[in-house]
Amino acid sequence: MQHQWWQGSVVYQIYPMSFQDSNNDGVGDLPGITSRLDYIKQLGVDVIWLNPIYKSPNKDNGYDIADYKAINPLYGDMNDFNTLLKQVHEHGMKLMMDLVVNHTSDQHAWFKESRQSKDNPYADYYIWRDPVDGHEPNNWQAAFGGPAWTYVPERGQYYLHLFAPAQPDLNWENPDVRQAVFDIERFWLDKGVDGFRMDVINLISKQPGLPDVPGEATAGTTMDFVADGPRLNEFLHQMNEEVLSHYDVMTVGEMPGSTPEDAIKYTGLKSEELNMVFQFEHVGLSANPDVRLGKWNDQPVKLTELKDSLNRWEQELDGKGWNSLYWNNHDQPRAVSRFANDDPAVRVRAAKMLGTALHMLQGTPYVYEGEELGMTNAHFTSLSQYRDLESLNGYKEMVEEKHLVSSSQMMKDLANISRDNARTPMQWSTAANAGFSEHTPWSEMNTNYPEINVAVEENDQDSVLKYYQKLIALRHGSDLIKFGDFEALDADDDQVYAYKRHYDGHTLLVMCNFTNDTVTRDYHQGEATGELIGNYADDQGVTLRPYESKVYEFD
Ligand code: TEU
Repeated sequence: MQHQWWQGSVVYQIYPMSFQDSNNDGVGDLPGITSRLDYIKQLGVDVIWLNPIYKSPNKDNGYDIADYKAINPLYGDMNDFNTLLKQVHEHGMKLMMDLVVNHTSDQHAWFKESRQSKDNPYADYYIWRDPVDGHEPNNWQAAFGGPAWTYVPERGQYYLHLFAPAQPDLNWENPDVRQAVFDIERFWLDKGVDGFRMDVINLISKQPGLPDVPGEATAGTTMDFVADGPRLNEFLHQMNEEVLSHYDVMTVGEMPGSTPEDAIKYTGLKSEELNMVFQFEHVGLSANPDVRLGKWNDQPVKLTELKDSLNRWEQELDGKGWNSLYWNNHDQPRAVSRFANDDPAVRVRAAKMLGTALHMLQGTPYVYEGEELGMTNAHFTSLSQYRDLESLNGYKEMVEEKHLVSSSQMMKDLANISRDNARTPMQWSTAANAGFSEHTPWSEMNTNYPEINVAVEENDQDSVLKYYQKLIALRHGSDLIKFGDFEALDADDDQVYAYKRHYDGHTLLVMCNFTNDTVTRDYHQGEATGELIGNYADDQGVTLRPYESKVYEFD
């Protein structure tokens, strides 16, 4: 099969609010991003994915869009966007936008109209239902707490919102809604953007009749129940046929709960829908065993479970679909804190090891801003340090309303898994606020920025940053790394993640020690042509020191 450009690409994710502030109001912005393009280019990535930058009341930091064709004034204006896009292209990179069309903001003109009456032009743009016995139409629960339905007296009806009440779900059954979405896509594609990351796109087709989730519904069980509805394939196919296929673009569908089988259905190399999905399996392994607590938990993931998940996706999609590879994003804690160890004594080694484990897999790797520096969780200790509505609502619901955990336990859970960990500003230098802004930033900084920042790492040949540059260059220069088949090794090994890749008679061997202990593993590396990349200065053969990773090639 002919390979596509996005299969050989590495993507860098930017959370605009936290990347670079240019006008010193404490919030990152588009000119700030433009001013950092040389840095991003230097990293070696091909594509930039921007989290939402559209006009929004920012109840969910831009995932509540009030106008899809306008820029959030906090980030700049359309001229700033045009400049950014032009300069991204001049740097030889591509720009992927975030498309949030499962829901809009309740401040979107469509919803403001829709809520007025049952007979206006936008009346059926959202999912409205009559009360049942004076209550919500079903037992579905919203992702950010409470029921998934909110009552509007003007209509005498409830509207559905799988996320916050400020994020009403669009009614994709209505053909006008689909055309309105396609129109938005064309608007941005005609400007020259190179693709979309589609937010929770597997939630757009709801189960007909909107039946109750069996048993006691939680946000998690509701999501699983609503995902991958009967018309999802049809909607995505229509989008592809009418819009996407007319442009040379890259698309990745964010799909909570999706299995490799689903992924092949929606992104399969012949399906003509999307190019790849963001699956949630490996980041969901840390969920609380008590489903009522959902993601809130302070326990680490077992390496064998993590390997099992990553390996299965590699094997099942091989030749049939294409993986997206990520350790973290704006919704997940920092990779080095979550999957390895952010103790300053081992952090650099551990962050490089994680990068190696991911970047040697088959798929398109995504680097989340600051990951390339080995940025860590924020280690916040007070609720007043949290900004995210999911964190704040979670605390209220789990501690104060449902009494499911103590306050001190919830503080541990938040420190471990909250989205705020990902959203502390980018660490550029040792200057005040890490050079992010001269104004107090909207989110507290991570206090470790004097040690972990771009300026320091650019001058240190052994930094995580320099290592990520090497990893990305290595992938770009190797068809074996980009396209090779995947072979799992020793699935039961709970200390080392090892695997092989095969391509055109060549073999790649990847070994990553996920522990702080020295261990020995013999994969006949002595017969290899040499170590391609490693995170220690010397190679000690079968010995793997704490968090050591090494990659070999065999002819
Ligand atoms: O997230 C989708 C999603 O499934 C969320 O429940 C996510 O898993 C959650 O943050 C985990 O704690 C997307 C966006 O990435 C997220 O930022 C938005 O808040 C959400 O959709 C609603 O648009």
